[in-house]
Amino acid sequence: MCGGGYSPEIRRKYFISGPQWAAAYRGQALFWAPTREPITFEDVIREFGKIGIGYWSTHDSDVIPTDVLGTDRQAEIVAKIKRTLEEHGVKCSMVTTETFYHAVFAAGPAPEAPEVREYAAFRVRNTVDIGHELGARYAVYWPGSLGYFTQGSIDEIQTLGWYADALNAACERDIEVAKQKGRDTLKHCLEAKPFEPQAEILLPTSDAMLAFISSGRLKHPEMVGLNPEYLHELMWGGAPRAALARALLAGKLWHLDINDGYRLKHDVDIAIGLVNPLDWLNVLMLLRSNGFNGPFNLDFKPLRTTSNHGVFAVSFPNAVDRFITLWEIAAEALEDSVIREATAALKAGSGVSAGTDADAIAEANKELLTLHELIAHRLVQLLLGMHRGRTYF
Ligand code: GCO
Ligand code: MN
Ligand code: MN
Repeated sequence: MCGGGYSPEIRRKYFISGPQWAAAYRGQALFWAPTREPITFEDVIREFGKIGIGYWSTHDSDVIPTDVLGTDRQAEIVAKIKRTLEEHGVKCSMVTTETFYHAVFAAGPAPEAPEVREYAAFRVRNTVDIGHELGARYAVYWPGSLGYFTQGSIDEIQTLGWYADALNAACERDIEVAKQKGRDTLKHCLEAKPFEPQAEILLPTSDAMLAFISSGRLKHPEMVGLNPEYLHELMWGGAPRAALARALLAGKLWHLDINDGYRLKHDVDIAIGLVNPLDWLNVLMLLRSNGFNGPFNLDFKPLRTTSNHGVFAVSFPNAVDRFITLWEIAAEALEDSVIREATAALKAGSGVSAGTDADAIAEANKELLTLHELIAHRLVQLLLGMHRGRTYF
């Protein structure tokens, strides 16, 4: 019954990654009340392998207990992860550092206390090491609690500078390790979220992060790009497609968290296309026509009402298959003769010469502009399969 019912072989052809934390999410509400049993990375990787999710992503502390990070025990766990990935034909695409959950980060990842900042630098450097060990090509940073609850409690400029120091530490470590291992450096991708877990967030949107990347505080701005999340751009009231277009213009769209949800509500992380399939179709048309080739990371949360079995039997296969279906419809829409003709006609203009008469130009364009609405109708036809004769009598 799942989605397009694609085979694992077909699913593996797409650069789709599944996060450890999404599969292992226990269905807790904001006020904590888990509905599912804990599961391990072995469970997640095995099930991803069966479904045909070819890539896996993880936070450092999703798989390595915080108190053994950087120790020999870490090396043992990482070796075990490597074996598990190989066994199930899954690759690690991305690693990310948890700098928002443990109490040490209560005041954020870049607070006043120098020892916390030094510890944060250790954590991101250590994640770079893990990433290279597991063969990842991307590192993601969601700054979480970089912000404040009450005004005046932090100095914004200093905090942003300290946050830049942590990224500088990660990039410098990366340059060192990549050289030692003869690998490319990782792509370091910032992820913005407008609300949660702080009342006021210092880098709330992808645009804010683009400004931060070019602020002059990063030592290696060329190594740092974006991992926008669809829902995070929608949450603040933005148009995700426009936010992604701005990131593409800046050459910084490197990684994408795919999910869905609602404007101006909290981070519900619903599976891709379950709320806004038409908007997603549009987003994928933008990405296809601009040659986006980064990972599509399934950063959604199986619903609280879904069982442990349902996570892998219903949530993930459906999310993957809907992504594939929308991706293929996007290709169809880009080739569609109706949309092509309409777009070409709009671009050709009315044919009158510009001159100085605004009314005359407006009059000449009047009929032509109806094509905007025609394109909208056509896209929905393509989405619902009406162009293939799907009608009801
Ligand atoms: C969230 C974020 C996370 C990040 C993850 C990667 O809303 O909690 O989207 O899921 O994507 O922490 O760094
Ligand atoms: Mn995310
Ligand atoms: Mn989210």
